[in-house]
Amino acid sequence: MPRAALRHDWTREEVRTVYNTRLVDILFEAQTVHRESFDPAEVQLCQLLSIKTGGCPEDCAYCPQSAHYETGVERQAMLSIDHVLASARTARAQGVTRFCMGAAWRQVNDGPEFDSVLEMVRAVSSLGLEVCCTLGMLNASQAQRLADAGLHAYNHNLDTSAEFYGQIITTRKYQERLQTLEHVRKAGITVCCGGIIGMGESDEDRIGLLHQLATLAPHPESVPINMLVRVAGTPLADAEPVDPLVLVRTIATARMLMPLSRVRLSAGRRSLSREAATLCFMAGANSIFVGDKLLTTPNPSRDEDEVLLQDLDLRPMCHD
Ligand code: SAM
Ligand code: DTB
Ligand code: SF4
Repeated sequence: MPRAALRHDWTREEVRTVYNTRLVDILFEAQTVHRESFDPAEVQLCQLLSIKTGGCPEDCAYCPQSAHYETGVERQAMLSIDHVLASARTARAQGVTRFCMGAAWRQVNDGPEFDSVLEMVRAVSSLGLEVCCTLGMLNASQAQRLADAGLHAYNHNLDTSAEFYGQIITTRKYQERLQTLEHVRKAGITVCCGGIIGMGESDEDRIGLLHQLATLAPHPESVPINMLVRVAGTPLADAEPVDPLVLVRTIATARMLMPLSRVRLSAGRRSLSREAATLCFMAGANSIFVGDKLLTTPNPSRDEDEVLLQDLDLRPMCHD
């Protein structure tokens, strides 16, 4: 029986209290909770692939793929199914168990492009990988078709608190994000939902995001925590870097609030020291994205990650 209570009724005050716990204490508590449900030596390796890149109509202030900013990201039409399948095969051979396909869309539109995404989902899941997609907003019928194609997870981040959201994105509402998450949940797809730190938000905004995530019922099975990758040309290109210990605290809080969820140390690892990454694992992160590229931005090389995992004596999660 897990000792950590699986609760969905956390109050904002309780989340604030957890978040503000003395760092050494929260690390100890989060690691204790973590060990009740997970093997602390195991890390899931995920890989991203951008299947349609750039030219996005949304104005997300952090995003190199928004058409609103000049970032030098080259637009790329939808990749072929063969290309996607080849990447997924290579990823699998290198120890990856989850493969996530991203498209720079505001929302999914029905038609040939969505049909080929469905085909990609069928093809990649037939390799025995957990397949995840992140395609922007979805309606109920699109969620159902993705589920029928074998989609395991849908990534749709809330990014930050409801209060701060309007300062980061003006082309959609927080409420619309929650709506898509509901369609995903109702279709029986697992939910991947997290956020970004380092966008100029306050502790209270990080608490607000964590509170929102922890009061979803059920919790998102997957919670990616990204450190902003500052990209020239975006409004956040010169954002003040945050102390990596804030990332550690955010991860530890996520682990305490959502004891059974997989917490992913996602974008931004290139700006973390090995020691900071280690603290993230101690705080309860048990997944990373591997490969030289995230969607469009650089990530630590596979060689570097292999050395890190080896030095920490952590092992990649295996296929079931
Ligand atoms: N267009 C879809 C959407 O917004 O849901 C899917 C792709 S979008 C690139 C996926 C997620 O990547 C975003 O929700 C955001 O959290 C994260 N992201 C994008 N740019 C980032 C950056 N520069 N640094 C950190 N995370 C970023
Ligand atoms: C998530 O939370 N982070 C990943 C995944 N979900 C889709 C994406 C990170 C993207 C970083 C910016 C880029 O490479 O374009
Ligand atoms: Fe478009 Fe997604 Fe980037 Fe926002 S985060 S600009 S929706 S690709």
